[in-house]
Amino acid sequence: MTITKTLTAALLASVAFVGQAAAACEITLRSSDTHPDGYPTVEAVKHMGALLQDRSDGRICIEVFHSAQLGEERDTIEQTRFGVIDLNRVSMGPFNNLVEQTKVVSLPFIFRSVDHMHRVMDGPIGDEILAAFEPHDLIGLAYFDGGSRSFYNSQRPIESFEDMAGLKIRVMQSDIFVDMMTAMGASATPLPYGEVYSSIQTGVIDGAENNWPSFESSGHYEVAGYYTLNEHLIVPEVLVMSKQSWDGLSADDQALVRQAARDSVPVMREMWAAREKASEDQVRAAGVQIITDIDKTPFIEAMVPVYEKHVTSDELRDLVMRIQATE
Ligand code: BDP
Repeated sequence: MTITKTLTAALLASVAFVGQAAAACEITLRSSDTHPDGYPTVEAVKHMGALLQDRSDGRICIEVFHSAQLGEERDTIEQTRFGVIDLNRVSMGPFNNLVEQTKVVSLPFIFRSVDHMHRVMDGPIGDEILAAFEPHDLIGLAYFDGGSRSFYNSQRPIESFEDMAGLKIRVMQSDIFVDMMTAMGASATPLPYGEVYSSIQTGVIDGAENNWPSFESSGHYEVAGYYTLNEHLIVPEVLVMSKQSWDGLSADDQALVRQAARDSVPVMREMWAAREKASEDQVRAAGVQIITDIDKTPFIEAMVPVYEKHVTSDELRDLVMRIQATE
């Protein structure tokens, strides 16, 4: 009896608490992510939401819709521009055809390492690129990590540049990546992320390319048993806000949102490092063949025409030079 009473009281209290918390949020920002719950980018935006709620005395909250619940990245970018989605965590790749400056940080081998990428994106170049989103109805808030991307496929181990010939590889929907694959001798298939698993399984494509956490969390490693660590891309990820939603906030609230986004970055980086390791362990344990010994030089050399085709203005040339000159 006592126990039942206590339980009932606790239940009522928690219902009341949930009700209160929900009622207290005057503004709830809806945030999109293609990755599943628990993935570092999803958790980072949740962390940002907790900071924001705390700092706004409960007025501003974030609801994260993970697992592409709001759609595939290209569609959610459009919805964010139109104010249907408030926040969106996306790779820079799908922005390439919209925000020209994002092309520069999506070029193959533009960054020498993830540390180099951090030094560039944490400095003035990163700020310039964030600002470049605004004319496209988006506010760039912060960068997250996407590690480095490598090739995986279901057919055979890629041990040299020549092994790329004839493979059908999925890329993110950006012309740079299509040209990159063609220059590497493979055939590029741009597809939404959510279609990759079944496309490999049914043989529509032979493989794709991604970092350890995505290779693992998407389950692609179950259908693509060869992973070659050639690390051709280090593409930063970005958290953007709809300019419409942004314009609806007071200047003070805008500052709170920007700061909470920035403060989520170190937390994200820590979670990323842990997840990279855990994902690698899981993929290795599943028996995927990992090829580490590969000469990157021919891959790098083959990218000259890709740079020539896509780095077309003085602004982009200057960005490339400044990135390369960053220690
Ligand atoms: C992942 C990115 C995600 C992209 C995905 C892709 O985090 O934003 O959608 O790659 O390949 O690494 O489409």
